[in-house]
Amino acid sequence: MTTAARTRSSAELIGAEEPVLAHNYHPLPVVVARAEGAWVEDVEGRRYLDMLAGYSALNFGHRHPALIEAAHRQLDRLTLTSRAFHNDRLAGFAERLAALTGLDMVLPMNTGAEAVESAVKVARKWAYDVKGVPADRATIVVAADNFHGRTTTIVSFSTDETARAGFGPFTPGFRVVPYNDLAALEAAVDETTAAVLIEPIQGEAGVNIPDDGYLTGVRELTRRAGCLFVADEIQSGLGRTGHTLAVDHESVVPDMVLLGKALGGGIVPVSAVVARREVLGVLHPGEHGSTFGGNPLAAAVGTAVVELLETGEFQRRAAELGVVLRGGLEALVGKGVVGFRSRGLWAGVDVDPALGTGREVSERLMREGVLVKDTHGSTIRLAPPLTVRGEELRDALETLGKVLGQGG
Ligand code: IF1
Repeated sequence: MTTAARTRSSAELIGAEEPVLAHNYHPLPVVVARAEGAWVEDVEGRRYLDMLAGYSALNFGHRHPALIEAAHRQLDRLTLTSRAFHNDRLAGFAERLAALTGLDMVLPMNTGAEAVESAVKVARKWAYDVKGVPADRATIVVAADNFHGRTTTIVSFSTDETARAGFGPFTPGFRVVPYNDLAALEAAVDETTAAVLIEPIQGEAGVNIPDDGYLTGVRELTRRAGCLFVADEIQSGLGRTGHTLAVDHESVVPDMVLLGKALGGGIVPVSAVVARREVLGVLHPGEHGSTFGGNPLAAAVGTAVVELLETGEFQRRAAELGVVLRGGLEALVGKGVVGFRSRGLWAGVDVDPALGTGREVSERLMREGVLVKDTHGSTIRLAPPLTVRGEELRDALETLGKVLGQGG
C-alpha cells in the first residue's frame, strides 16, 4: 500500500514535512488531525486542551456550530466573485462590523498583515489628501517590541532582529518609540505624522499591558496633534480581553481599528480595517484592492462571528473566566512563575528560567495534554478559546503547576 493511502503516523508526517516544507516554524511535535471546542486530537487519538487557540484566531473554539453552519450554507451558494461585482453578503457584514466597533466604514481584507499594510496606505493617503502633509513625507509612529505581521514594510518597523535580518532594504517613514511612554510618543509626533499605530496590548511581546490611561493618552495626544490613532486589535480584539475590543477597557475610540484572526471564526482568513468615514473615504476605485477581500464566504462567516459577539456572551465569559485565570496564576507566583500579565482570557506567564525555556515548558505541558506556545525566553502565552469551560481552565492551571513543580 502506498504511503499516501495509509494513514501515516505523527512521526512519519513530521518526517515527511522536512524535505518539502519551508522551515520557517519550529512547531511542537504534535500533529493535529481533528478538533472540537477547546480540544484537539492528534493522529494517534491523543487529546490536548488548546490553550493557544491559533494565537486568538479560535476565540470561538474549534468548529463552533454556528460558524460551521454559516460556512456550509454559503459553500452551497456562492464562494467568490472578486470585487468586480457585488455579492449579497458583503453589505450586511460591513454594516454589522461597523456597528460592533462604533465606527463608520469597513475595508475588507484577508490576513492581519494585509489589514496593517492597508492601514499604512490609508493613513498616508489621509495625511496627504486631508491633513496636507507634503507628498512622500508622511511618518507613522510605532512602538518598540511591536508585532504587526511579517511583510517587508511591516518588518521595516519591527524592533525584533530575527524578524528583520536579511529582509532589507526597508520601507522608510516610520518612527519607533518605547511602548507605554506618552512623553516619548509626544516627542515623536510632528506635522508630518499621519498616524500612531499600536497594539492596545502587545501580544508577541508577551501580553504586555500598558498602564491604565495610556490608551486615553494616545487618543488625546493624536487628537491634539491632528494625526490618526490606529489600534491593531488583530490579536487583542473580538472578546479576548473581556471586551469587544481591548480599547474598550478605557472606553477609547480610535480612528482606525484593525481586525483579523478570530474575525474568520477559525475557518477562513478574514481581516478588516474599520474606520471613520473621513479616513477610509480617501480610497477611490483602483487605488487599493484584493482578489479575496470581502468574498461572500468570508462575509458570511464574518457576519456569523459578529452575531456571536453582539450577544456579549463571549466578552462576559472572557471577563468572568479571566478572574479564574488570574487567580490560578497568582497562586503559582513563587512556585515556578516569576511574574505574569493577564486581561480577560489572555496571559503572558514568565516562568523561572532555572526551570527551563518557554519552549521546554511548552513541550512538558504538551506531554501532559495541554498546548501552549512560548513567546520569548521563558515566557509562555495562555489564550484558550473563549468557550473554554471553567473546569478545563482550572485543570490546565493545575497541570501548569504540576509541570513547574516537577522542575518545569
Ligand atoms: C506567525 C506572532 C502572535 C498579530 C498582530 C498583526 C498580525 C498578528 C497584533 C498579522 C499575527 C500571528 C502571526 C503568526 C503567529 C502570531 C503571533 F507570534 F507571530 F507574533 F499572535 F503573537 N497584528 N500574529 O498578532 O496577522 O498576517 O498573521 O494574519 O507569524 O507565526 P497575520
